[in-house]
Amino acid sequence: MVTTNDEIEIIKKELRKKLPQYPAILLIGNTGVGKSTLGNWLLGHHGDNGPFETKASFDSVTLEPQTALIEINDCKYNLIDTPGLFDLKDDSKSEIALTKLANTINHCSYGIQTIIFVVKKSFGKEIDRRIQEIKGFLGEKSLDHMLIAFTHCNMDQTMDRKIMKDTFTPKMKDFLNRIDNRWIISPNPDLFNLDDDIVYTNIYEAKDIIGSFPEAYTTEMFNRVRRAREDAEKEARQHAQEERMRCFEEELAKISGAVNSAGRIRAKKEAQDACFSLDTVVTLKDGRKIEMSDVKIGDHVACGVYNNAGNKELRYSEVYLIAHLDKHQQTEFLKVEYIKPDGMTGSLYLTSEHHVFIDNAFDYARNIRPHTSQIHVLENGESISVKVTNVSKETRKGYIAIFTRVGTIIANDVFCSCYSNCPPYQNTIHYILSPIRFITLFRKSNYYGNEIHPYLKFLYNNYQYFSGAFKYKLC
Ligand SMILES: Nc1nc2c(ncn2[C@@H]2O[C@H](COP(=O)(O)OP(=O)(O)OP(=O)(O)O)[C@@H](O)[C@H]2O)c(=O)[nH]1
Ligand SMILES: [Mg+2]
Repeated sequence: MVTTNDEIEIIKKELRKKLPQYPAILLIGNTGVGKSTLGNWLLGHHGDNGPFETKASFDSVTLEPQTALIEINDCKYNLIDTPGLFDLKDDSKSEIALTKLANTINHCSYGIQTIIFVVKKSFGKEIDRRIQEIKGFLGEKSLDHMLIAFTHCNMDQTMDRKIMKDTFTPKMKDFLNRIDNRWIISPNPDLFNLDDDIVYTNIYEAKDIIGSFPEAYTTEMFNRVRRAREDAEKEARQHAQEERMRCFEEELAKISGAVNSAGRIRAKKEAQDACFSLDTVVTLKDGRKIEMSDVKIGDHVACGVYNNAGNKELRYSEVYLIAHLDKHQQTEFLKVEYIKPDGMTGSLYLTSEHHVFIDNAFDYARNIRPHTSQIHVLENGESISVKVTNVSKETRKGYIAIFTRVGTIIANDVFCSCYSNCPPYQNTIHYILSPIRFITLFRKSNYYGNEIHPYLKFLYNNYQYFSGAFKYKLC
């Protein structure tokens, strides 16, 4: 539905103000067919000179539902003149009108006595489509409360019902039979006056039909139809989304299939070059500190510090991918040691190709220089810059790499990238990973392999290919 919440609220407010508690008579139909004119005739005014505004115009004249009280056979009803339902030039306008009509109907708490479907006499070709739309929107049962009013009829057709009948197409005849031949002619206001017999006859006939319905069409009925329609729309949306996911997965399968065995070996080696030690500590949103090997998909881990109106606060981000994990493989790490201003020391084990925030930019861990390089560490909830005191090599068992949605992570209090291997262009890598971030919004990753994730493998291989093609050694 197109109408905004604000618009809906305004319509509801208006309707609450205007709708006394009587059953409703709805005037519906295409823009400019003569709904307001018929409303005026029914209210005892000349078609062009009554409470409902009428005008010859290409654009809709009645923009919001208008109501007036009408009495038929000692019963009171709210006569509701609605905006043009179907705009042949612009489907989105029809959707807005349908939304407004839905809101109107929802406020008809005493039910709908009659739906007067106002149509031009020439209306015939599109009857099937319009009736289907009305049935889809209001339900099949609404036809049991429907009255058709023909407009734009000439003098002869208006004066003689038989002449009018002869103009009906077989489809129109079928439809009129389906609604027990409840039809009238709304006289052309340019040809007839209020005191003309034929005006009286048609309006009398309309009122007779309206009064003849034993009970009003209730809004529960409409709500049932609306719920069914909304369910169908929801299913269609779900189906479309599943289809998109399926296509994406097919693409992913093709990509991983395309990775050749040489690529696999290289990717495996690179996997071992691109990670943290299993016992690296991260902070969860609830304040707990856990080892990286215990992190699960969906956990929110500290990934940085942000300034919230002058207060420094830890920022958390969801872990959406375990890029690779091996609990047994002997792996060579760099041990990066640092000292905080208060004299406390700390260290971080990560592979040489991993990206770390060094001297205010992301760079490979292998470029850290003891006594020179500055890294960022967490101190009392703030990120401070500290000097690295030592870098050494150490072989440890197992490795892990985890990806957060923002692409950074605080590991053993050190501000690091989640990425590695490719040149340390954080934003570029983050952008390239958008598809996998997107797909994992809908389907959680369950990848816990020791080889790097197939999508990353594909990226590594292509990166190698392009950097080789340009004979330019990027790393
Ligand atoms: N020729 C002819 N003109 C008519 C007839 N009924 C209404 N009109 C004219 O058609 C124009 C539009 O009529 P409205 O009653 O305002 O139409 P509407 O369906 O309420 O239009 P929107 O509110 O814009 O959807 C006016 O100028 C009317 O005088 C009819 O039966 N024949
Ligand atoms: Mg109107």
